[in-house]
Amino acid sequence: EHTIFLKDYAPSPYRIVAVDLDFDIFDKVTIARAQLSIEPEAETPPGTPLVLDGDGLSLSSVAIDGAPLMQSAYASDANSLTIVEPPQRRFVLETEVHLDPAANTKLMGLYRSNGVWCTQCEPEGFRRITYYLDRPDCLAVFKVTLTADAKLAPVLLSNGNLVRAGDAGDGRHFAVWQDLHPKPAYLFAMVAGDLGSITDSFTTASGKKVDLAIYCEHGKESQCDWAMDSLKRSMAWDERRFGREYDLDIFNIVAVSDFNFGAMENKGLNIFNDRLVFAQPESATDANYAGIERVIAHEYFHNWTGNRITCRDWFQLCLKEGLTVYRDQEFSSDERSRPVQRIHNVQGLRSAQFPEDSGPLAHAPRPDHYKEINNFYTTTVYEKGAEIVRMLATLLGETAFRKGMDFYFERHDGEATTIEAFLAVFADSSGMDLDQFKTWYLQAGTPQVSVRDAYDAENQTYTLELDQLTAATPGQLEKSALVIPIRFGLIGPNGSPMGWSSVSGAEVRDDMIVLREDSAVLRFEGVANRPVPSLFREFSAPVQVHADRSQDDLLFLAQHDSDPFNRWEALQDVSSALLIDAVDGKRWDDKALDGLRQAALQTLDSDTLDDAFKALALEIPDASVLGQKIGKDIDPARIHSTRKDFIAALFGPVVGTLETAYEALTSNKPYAPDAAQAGQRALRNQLLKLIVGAGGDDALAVQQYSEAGNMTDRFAALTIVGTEWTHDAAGLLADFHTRFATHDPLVLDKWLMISARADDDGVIERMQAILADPAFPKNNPNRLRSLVGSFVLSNPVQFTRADGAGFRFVTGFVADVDARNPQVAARVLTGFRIWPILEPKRREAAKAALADLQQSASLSRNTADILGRMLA
Ligand code: B3K
Ligand code: ZN
Repeated sequence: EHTIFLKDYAPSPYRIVAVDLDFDIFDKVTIARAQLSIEPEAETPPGTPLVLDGDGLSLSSVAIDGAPLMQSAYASDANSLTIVEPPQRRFVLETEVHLDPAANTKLMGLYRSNGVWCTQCEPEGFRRITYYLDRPDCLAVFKVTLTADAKLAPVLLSNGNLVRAGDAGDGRHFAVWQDLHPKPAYLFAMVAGDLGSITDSFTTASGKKVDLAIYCEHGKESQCDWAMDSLKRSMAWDERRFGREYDLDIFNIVAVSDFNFGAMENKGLNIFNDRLVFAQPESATDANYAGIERVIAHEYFHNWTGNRITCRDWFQLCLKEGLTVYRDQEFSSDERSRPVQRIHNVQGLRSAQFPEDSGPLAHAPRPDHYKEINNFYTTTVYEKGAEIVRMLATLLGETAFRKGMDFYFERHDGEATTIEAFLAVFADSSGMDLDQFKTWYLQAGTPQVSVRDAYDAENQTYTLELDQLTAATPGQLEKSALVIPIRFGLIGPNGSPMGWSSVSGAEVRDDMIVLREDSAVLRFEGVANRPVPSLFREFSAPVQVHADRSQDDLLFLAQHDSDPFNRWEALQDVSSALLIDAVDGKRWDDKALDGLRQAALQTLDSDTLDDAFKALALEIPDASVLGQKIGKDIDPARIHSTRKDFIAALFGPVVGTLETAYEALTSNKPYAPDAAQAGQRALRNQLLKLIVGAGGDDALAVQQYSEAGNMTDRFAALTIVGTEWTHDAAGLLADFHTRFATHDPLVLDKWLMISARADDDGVIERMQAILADPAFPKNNPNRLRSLVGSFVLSNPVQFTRADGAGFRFVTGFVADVDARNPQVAARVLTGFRIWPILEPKRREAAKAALADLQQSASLSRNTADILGRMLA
């Protein structure tokens, strides 16, 4: 298999200056004609062949400057077009290819979704449309002409501004779009179809009016309002927070129903998976609303971090993704509650990125080789990438970070650049040496930080001993020390912050320790009493902390820490410690449980904490997060049942109190998706989950399901009943299917998700029946992921069944889907990444299923790459 290495990067000997594309769209075929204005780079030796990328193309004609090429002047196959001896001056290469978008089930390049012609080009889809230098450092201006039947495709869209449109005869019409911002081909997009729309406008800080539109399937227009509202808030926020204005006269969004990813930031024409556009209270949950807001913002923010400044090569993916995730996280924090956002993000990091980073698929945020770039759109590149930017902001401070960002936009606007260039702007603008910091981008694995402390009352000295260690990861056995910013405080016996007269042993700036060595011993002098340390406030670095702290200290932090993140964290740590001991056979004692229960009730009772925070504070750590912490020989069934017993023991004695609190939160205000209302629902639904978990009776959940006035409450109740698989579950799921899911595919997804998550041995058979139904849309990524993706990620007990049935179900599914959509198949397969930490019986069963899959005749490069690394 072919591996691509970062060290082999070389600029192209030819450059494409301008692109003129012409799409003649017919029901059965689309004819794509490209006129590429090309010139050799100054250093290119005469006679250097020009090699263009293709993928599954068949060439109908090729000409240079209007003259058809002789057979001997070029070579072509499905995957490349070589011009043997191109002119040594600017010339126009003209090609024509015939495409069959309806047959494109990979959903890369030009395809049809629900009758609509649309494109997805990142990372390497453009080469499935026309022969091209399909690499992100090849920037060109685009002019695009679309011609199609006026009834089949009244809407014709591409990047940039509409320059001309009109009748093309024969019932056909055309539109010409021009994008004068040079861009790489991965940002190209076109859409043609019969679509409805909503429109609005936004006036930028400098007074330019931008026309906004969201296009969708007819009849869904009213479900686009929240997305539009989110877009306008994103545009205003980027001006306020980063001084970034939008640069075109038009910003279009199109919602399509078949899409491999969440959404795509094509210049001026974002294309979205419709699940991240449509929202109405009856069918979307608060989490869906928040997700739409975040992704609309994310794609919009890419206009500066990704489009105006793009990546030199795909190894630099994190340059645009990590940075843009950081920006969308900041947006959500400013629009909602900062601590609550932070906790959500850290939960996501721990449940997805940490397992990736400690398993067979671990890779650096900036990898140095790959076989299939599509497999590197990972939580490490995205979420760990965002954590790295966050640490940079923490180390520099708000003002210097903003100054560096301004400098980044100034210095690199219009370029395709690198992580090195990104770090250099901060080093140059602040004077800070970032050489060691760069290691975060190059090194895989979650650093483990151990903490020990001691207090010497006589000398009023407090010592804090810190060690960092990153375990070996595949292909990277040696690790070096990272720069770890530790935001912290010392808390005195009465709960207020404590000072010190001097400190030595490591760099300490205000409320931050900067750990640079493998280990450090900090000595704080002049500390009047034994302090309780609060470390990694706001989760200031993406590390696993090992600190052997007493339950008393943790409960003290839960009550007194001025940092809400660490208050939350302290409660999680208390539960985790008790749970992990119990899984190990050392059952909790009553005193410990009493203390935790009291702290939980105190949190619930507080008048200062908001509801969304309380909901999170009452959360019992997830089975997969616990498994990750245990780290080896895990038995997910045992973790799951221990966790259930724990919830019953912890909350059983106070079910009445929880019920009273639950009732008190009942509201009959009309639904609004704002943070305050969503927080109230989150707390009420958390209580419902604990009540059912503690008492075992699902009556209250069934009642909430029936009476719910919005999907958030209905789905929460269904989730509780459906995942616990209480005796009402099958009936409730059937009811949900008939009443809500049959006419709305996005609600069907909710039904599929819960169908996959049942804590019941019949779940695999039921999923097989769902997939075997001829009416099941087996090429739609959302449907497939809702069922099988949820099973793999959210039903660890059944997925990792000791008899191997869960593993074989998933590998069978992967083999089947791989032939049609390799990206979906490969993504689902990554769920196996936990297999090495399972107990031996499950581990063997997983390995056998993977090995069987590897025997399958023809796997895609995507799936073969994941499988190869999984079994290495
Ligand atoms: N940049 C796109 C990625 C889509 C490519 C998937 N293979 C989505 C985003 O991160 O904004
Ligand atoms: Zn992105």
